[in-house]
Amino acid sequence: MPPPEKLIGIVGKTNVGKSTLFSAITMIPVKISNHPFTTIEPNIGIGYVRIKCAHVDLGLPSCNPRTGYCLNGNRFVPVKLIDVAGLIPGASQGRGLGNKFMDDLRQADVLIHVVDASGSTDPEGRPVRPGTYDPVEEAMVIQNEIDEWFWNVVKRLWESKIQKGLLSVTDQVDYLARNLSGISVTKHHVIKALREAGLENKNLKNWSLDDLRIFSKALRRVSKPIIIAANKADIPEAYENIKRLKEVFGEELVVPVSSLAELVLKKLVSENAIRYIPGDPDFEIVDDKKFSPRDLKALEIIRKDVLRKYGGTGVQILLNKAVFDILQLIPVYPVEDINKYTDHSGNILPDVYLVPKGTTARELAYMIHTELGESFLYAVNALTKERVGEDYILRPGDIIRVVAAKARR
Ligand SMILES: Nc1nc2c(ncn2[C@@H]2O[C@H](COP(=O)(O)OP(=O)(O)O)[C@@H](O)[C@H]2O)c(=O)[nH]1
Ligand SMILES: [Mg+2]
Repeated sequence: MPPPEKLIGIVGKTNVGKSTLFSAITMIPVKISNHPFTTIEPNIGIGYVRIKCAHVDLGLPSCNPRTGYCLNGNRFVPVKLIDVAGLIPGASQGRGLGNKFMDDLRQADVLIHVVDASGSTDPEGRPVRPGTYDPVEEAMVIQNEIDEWFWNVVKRLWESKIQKGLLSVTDQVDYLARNLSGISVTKHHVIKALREAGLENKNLKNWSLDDLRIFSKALRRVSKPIIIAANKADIPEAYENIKRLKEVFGEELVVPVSSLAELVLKKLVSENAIRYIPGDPDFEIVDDKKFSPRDLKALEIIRKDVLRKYGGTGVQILLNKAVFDILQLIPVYPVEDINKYTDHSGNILPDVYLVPKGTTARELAYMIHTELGESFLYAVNALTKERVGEDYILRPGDIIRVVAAKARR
């Protein structure tokens, strides 16, 4: 079984730029033969986190990705995204597309919350003059909506059985995890939330409503952490708002983003008009003559108001943060030949697995193939050529060969 696939949900109210961000993320600026579809379903697509490819430090000229792509030593590794239906205040009570929204949201492991940092959309998503609406307020309203939805689910569950004292203390955790699995809550999440809420030693049937509220909030934070995309950063009014968003939600949880700039740049790359690698702090014009004076001016604005100001469009930083900092995944490269760093057919570094921090060599073996896990003997660290045992904890960038009694067919 390949590594457990995580799903990144894009949420936010209407007209903040969710679909623009989704397009910008899922668009591939180069032709790649091995992954022609970037959109799986209308609102489900593939984006790519960017890492430095291991082939660079190995002194190899290139690699052969089976999925994703590699550009100038930058490896782009696929991750799955869902563009959640637009959220309006009251959605947790079923207002607007409330139910559709909750349905999309259930499956997500981390949420990118797109906020109109320029303040140019009102609470219902109608366009207004930039600076009119407060994005801090917007972010609070939406996150509150998500917490409310969680609260409703948790409360219903508590009232149905736990409150009546029908379960033993240990069964309570299992019961919660089992019945919340539909919203991607695991036992690990429940335990962590109990600890964060300081409630791990209190029998659930003795909880007050306040206890339950605190737990519900902690569970939401743990099982669906939220990172804010402060979008429309290209509009000057966004600058001060982004500072305030960071003050309120934390520096590391707010990323200034211009989805529109990223989309424009990627389109121009696909037309061979500019050179730009997603995540780069600048681009290069291939041929001036391909642009009208007006387009050249627009490009200069992107350079001045986005790239120079924020160090990039922010889209790549956002995705990398969601995957590496928030979901705490690490990249590892399974190979079969530890000298050539290839699979059995000679492909160099064909795969990058994004695995949870703390994954062991044996768990990796299971992800590659069940049989490899079952008959695991040892693994070899291809960089050091050292053998490691089943309990070896993988490190970011490890290149690993698994040796098993039963060879893969
Ligand atoms: N200036 C600016 N406009 C943007 C940006 N992202 C989206 N927009 C515009 O905002 C409007 C709504 O975008 P859309 O992606 O449809 O929003 P959604 O309803 O959240 O999916 C469109 O007119 C976009 O062109 C951005 O980064 N900067
Ligand atoms: Mg949309």
